[in-house]
Amino acid sequence: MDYPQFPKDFVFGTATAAFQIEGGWNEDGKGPSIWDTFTHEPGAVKTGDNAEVACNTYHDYQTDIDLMAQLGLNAYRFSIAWSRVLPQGKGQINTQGLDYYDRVVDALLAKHITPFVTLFHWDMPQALEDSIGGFAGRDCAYHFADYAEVMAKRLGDRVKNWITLNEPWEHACFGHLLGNHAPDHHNPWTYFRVAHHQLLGHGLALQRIRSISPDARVGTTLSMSPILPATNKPKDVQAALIGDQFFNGFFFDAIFKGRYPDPLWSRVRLVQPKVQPDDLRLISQPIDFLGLNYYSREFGRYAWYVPFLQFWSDGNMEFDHEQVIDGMPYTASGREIYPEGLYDCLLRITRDYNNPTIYITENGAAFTDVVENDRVHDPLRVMYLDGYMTAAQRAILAGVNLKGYFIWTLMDNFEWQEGYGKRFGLIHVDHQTQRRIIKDSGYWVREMIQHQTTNEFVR
Ligand code: BGP
Repeated sequence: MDYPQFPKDFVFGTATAAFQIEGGWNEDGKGPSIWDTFTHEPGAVKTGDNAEVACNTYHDYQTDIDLMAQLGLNAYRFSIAWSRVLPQGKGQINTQGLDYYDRVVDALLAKHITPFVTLFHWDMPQALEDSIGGFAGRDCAYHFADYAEVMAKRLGDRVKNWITLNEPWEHACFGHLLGNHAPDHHNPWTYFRVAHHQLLGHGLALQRIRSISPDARVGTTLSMSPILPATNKPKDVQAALIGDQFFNGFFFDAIFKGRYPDPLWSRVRLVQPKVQPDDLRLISQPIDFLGLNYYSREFGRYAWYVPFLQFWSDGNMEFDHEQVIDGMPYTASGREIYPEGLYDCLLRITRDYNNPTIYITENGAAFTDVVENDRVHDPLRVMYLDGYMTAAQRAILAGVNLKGYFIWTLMDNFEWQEGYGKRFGLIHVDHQTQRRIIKDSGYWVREMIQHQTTNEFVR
């Protein structure tokens, strides 16, 4: 079998997020996060599940790290639960929380697995939500930098790769505009504030980490989806352009160009956050790498009335990502399997944003997995990973500065508002017993890593 090939020193990892795996939600001094609150609201999670236990990683991280080693992975992206370390989001430090991450980092290094630490993967401390509306409040960016400092001081001697944010668009949009994520707000006036203040928090945290740990490499993780017009009607083409700026350009232009893109920015005058003179300079300080999360492409379509978007799009647009295209394969979460989209994004970032160092920090898929005789045969996930990794290989050959690939995700986990209903892992988890079974896709990844013939990789 041919496996996708990557250059020497390529980073092969999996990615996880604290809330989705840790459990231990109220143990050893941890404060509640907005996701604890949200998942305890009846009806918020489709399956009625909560993440009080999740994958029990807070108690048994060693099992997961041993499994990573067994799969031959050389890196691991995980996130810190802000309120485990700072129960109120600021002020008093919970040393038991810090000790936990300390142990995780040491256990990874003992297995020669390089940690990539994400500081904010959506689980805002509830105390900061209550006092200032989370990132809707500008002060949150400063509290975030203080938190980054705490983490850099404690882990910076061993952690050299930091990711400030995970997908700021998703947190702002799902959490504050659509309300299908915590903190469950539907507020077009705070959407852009949350987006801007996350980016400001990124800039401030980056400075702070570098001041403490000069050899740290600091980046941030953005999602990108190609946004295509649903038809070639001029109004749909325009809708897709604005949609692209909303999903992608807003964050990429801010980080790499120090500005918010027009025409989107001027159209949202009514709901613009206050941008202070130095903000965009802070946001656009050079990063050491970009983390790219890639899942799928979307389609933009003109609509005469979309309630939550009317403030900023002249009321003239919607996004149609439910659109099913005949003949295309889909994942169990309804995402089209289209590796070319990843290739296109990688080339676009390289072209439009000055050829940054990129890590794919998430890519993966949910499928309906079945355990049969202690095995999980998941040929669709193998096909998925092979397709996307081959697209990544092609992108490198076309000049993209791609240095690593983190598969979403290590093991089946708590998939936000989907509960335990969507399985994305390379490892199957029985959420009653916590028993783990490596899926065929996990074995495929191990083989793929073992079959790297890097000396033959020609750029
Ligand atoms: C990303 C999140 C992950 C995970 C993943 C699942 O946006 O960072 O935490 O939830 O999405 O993908 P999907 O959006 O297809 O459910």
